[in-house]
This record gives sequence, C-alpha cells and structure tokens, in this order.
Amino acid sequence: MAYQIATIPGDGIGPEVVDATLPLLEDVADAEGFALEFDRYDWGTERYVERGSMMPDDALATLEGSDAILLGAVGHPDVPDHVTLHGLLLPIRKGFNQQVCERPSVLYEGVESPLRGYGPGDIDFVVFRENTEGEYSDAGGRVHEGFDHEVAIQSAVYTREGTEAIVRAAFEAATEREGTLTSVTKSNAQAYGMTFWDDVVADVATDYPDVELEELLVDAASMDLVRRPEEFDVLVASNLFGDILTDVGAIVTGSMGLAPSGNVNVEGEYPSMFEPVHGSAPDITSEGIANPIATVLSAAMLFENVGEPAAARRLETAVESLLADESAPRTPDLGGDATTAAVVAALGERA
Ligand code: GGG
Repeated sequence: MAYQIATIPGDGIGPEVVDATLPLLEDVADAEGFALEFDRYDWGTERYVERGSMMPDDALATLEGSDAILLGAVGHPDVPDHVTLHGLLLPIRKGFNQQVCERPSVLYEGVESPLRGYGPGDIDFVVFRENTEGEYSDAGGRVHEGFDHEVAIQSAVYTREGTEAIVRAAFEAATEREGTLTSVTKSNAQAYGMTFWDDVVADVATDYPDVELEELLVDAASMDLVRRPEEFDVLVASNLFGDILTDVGAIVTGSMGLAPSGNVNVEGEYPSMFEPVHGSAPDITSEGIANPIATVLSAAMLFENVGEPAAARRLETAVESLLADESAPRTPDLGGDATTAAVVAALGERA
C-alpha cells in the first residue's frame, strides 16, 4: 500500500521542519509495511513575491488526488499576514471542507510547564476548532479607504451545518475519552451568532446524554486554561476563539514547538491537512534550531487519519521517549541547544 502525501513546506521554518521530518516518516511507514509517495509543492510567500499569488489557480485540483496534506507554515515579515493566510491556508481548509480542526495539548514527561506545580499527564485536553467559517469567513469589506469616514465591516458567519459538524465531532471525542465537553463562546456580547452556537450545542447534546457539558465565555476560558488546565478535557470553539485558545494550550504544555493539529474533512471526500500550530517563526528561520516535534506529532495525526494507527503510535512513542530522556537532544524552545536534524535523528533511533 502506498499513500500519496502532498507536502507544502511553506515559509520560514516550515521547510526546515517538514523536510527534516519526511525521512523519519518514510522509515516508520517502511517498518509498518506501507509506503509514502511525497509530492512537494513550493507554494508560499516567495511565489507570491515572484508571481503575485501564494499558490496556483488550480492548486485545489492538484491536491485533490492526495491521501493527505502535510503543511509547514505560512507567513513572511515582508508580506501582510492576511495575504499569506487568505492566499493559501484558508482556501485549502475551506476548499476541502476541512470543517474540524483538532488540536491536542498534552504536558509530556520531561517538559516543564510555565505553570507551577504541573507534572506529566496533568494537562491533557483537546480543542475542536470550527475551521471553515465563523470569524474567518471573509465576509465584509472596506470602503472610503484612506478617508476619515473610512468604514470596515468584518462579519462572522455561522451555519447550522458547519456548527453542528464541529460540535458533533467534539461530543464524539468527549464520548471516546469518557470526559467532559466545554463549549466556549461569547454569547453574552455576541447575541446572534454565539446564541445560535449555544442552541446548536443544546440540540446536539440531546444525542449525547452521558457527556457532561460545561459552557464558558471565552474570556473566562482563557483564564481558566491557565488557572485550572487539569480540569479540561475536550473544548469546542469557533474559528477565532479556537485559534487563540490553542496557542494558550501550546504554551501551558511547554512550547509552541510541540503543538500539532489536523484540519479534517469528516466525510473523507477530500484530503485532510495536518500542520504544526506554530507559524513561520522568522526570528529563528535558517538557524536550523526549529523544533520538529509539532510536525512529527501532526504527521502522527496524518497516519491515524489515513488508517495507519500503528505508525501513528510509533511516532508518538518516539516523541514521549525522547522528551522523557534528559540526556536526549532538545531544541532551544525546550531549553536545549540541539538542532532540528539532531532531534529528528534521535526520534529515528526511538521510532
Ligand atoms: N502552521 C501553520 C501556520 O503557518 N500557522 C500560522 C497561523 O497564523 N495560522 C492561523 C490559523 O491557524 O488559522
């Protein structure tokens, strides 16, 4: 069996972490008796500067035949971030109906949380982020640009179908984990979209009577993820709130360099896309010190998604073993001085 994996290394440290990780994935696939065929697409900001677009017009048609996509990062200091996001990341998520963004936050043995008193296993939650609409719907406009009477409108769009898809995925995860579900909104202030979200949650909840449901406002949730992270299990939130909460989740579990994510097309009609939560990190680009673990764990989610759970476990176990070993190499974000390549090599010995 061979899987066709599209890789979009992207910008900044994206190519460094993706390119370093691919040989490890090939080895793990080989050990589990399947093969990977990579199709590399050098899309991103360099292309935008040279040719005026982050990716070609037929990008989605090109990617459509893949079994999954592995993405590095997008973003460059010379180009506004909304150009890079709306030119590549968001069109892929929307075009392939990747409605469910799954972002786990786990405090591993050997990793220090900035929160005092937390040890391995104390923090273990997953955020289900609505991924194709909400505040990132691109509905709005700017008129009278440059005048004092300039106006900007940015609308959030919530559909019943999209909201139900993410809420149902979160309830399913809470059921599987035998845990609680926290729905995060701002429905006291956003009395249309977010009260609609609450209504959909209440409707879907009737199908999951065994799941304990908590509802929190996003300001309280942000505070509580820092104050009592051990009490969270599965969270579900809109596109913007999920984006913010998962950065909090990454940092309370030690580093942005450890946080993976999956953008999932639930029906399996289109490829799903896996990417580290971190961005392109221009401050450390080309230094060879970016942490590859978020990409490796994203690849584990990719393996799970294509139906290779044993390969996924192999990568996860290698990461757990490396982080638990004080003498193993670790990159500067985790207090070490190792290179990206050294960490991948050490993972390879454990995988
Ligand atoms: N790893 C992908 C990446 O470049 N993320 C940067 C970013 O700003 N992402 C926004 C988002 O996930 O919606």
